[in-house]
Amino acid sequence: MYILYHFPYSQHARRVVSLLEAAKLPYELRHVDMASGAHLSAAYLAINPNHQVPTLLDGDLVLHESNAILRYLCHKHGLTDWYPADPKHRARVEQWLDWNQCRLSPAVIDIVRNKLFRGDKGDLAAIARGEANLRELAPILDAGLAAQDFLTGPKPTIADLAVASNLFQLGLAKVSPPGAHTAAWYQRMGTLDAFRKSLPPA
Ligand SMILES: N[C@@H](CCC(=O)N[C@@H](CS)C(=O)NCC(=O)O)C(=O)O
Repeated sequence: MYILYHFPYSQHARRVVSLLEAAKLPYELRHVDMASGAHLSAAYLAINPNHQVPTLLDGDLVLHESNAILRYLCHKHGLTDWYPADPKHRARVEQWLDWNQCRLSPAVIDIVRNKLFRGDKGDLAAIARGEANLRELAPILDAGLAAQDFLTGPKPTIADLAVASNLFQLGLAKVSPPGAHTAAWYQRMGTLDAFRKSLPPA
């Protein structure tokens, strides 16, 4: 049984739930109440000194970083549909995972944190920076989806789970990146039970 430290409004935790659900792996969620600062408690810092969710426990393995967790689960369970074995295909998955983490995530965080989570105290300059970055990134995502149903081919992989987790997060702030291919892909993602099960209650 995996234990996943989790918060329902965390896009990073959500992508791990999607994969656990997709692969039908047994897991238990441990709620880290970030709204009340539980991620900063000494007890949680002993588990993850980065004060972040997700953290996965697998016996004596304590693993943080959502993408590392996704890869670990795929390696351990041979989930080659979700994390292809072919080097070129896998490289594309890695490319989108890194793009998501290094390019899209900072924009999403700027926008959602400041438009939504910080309420009146939101940093307007950070929102503007996030929106400017999103304007640059949205066409890149849309072009990547122009010729295929999912980011790296005809089937979804962990790259799709990771990017879709960020798009859902943007949606919380009522923002969606423009692009017809992106919209169609996001709809397709919405048909996946595993993705839907990772979302917080409406
Ligand atoms: N690189 C980390 C980022 C995790 C992350 O930023 N988690 C957020 C919630 S979505 C968090 O716990 N933030 C609290 C903090 O940084 O103090 C990952 O991919 O797991």
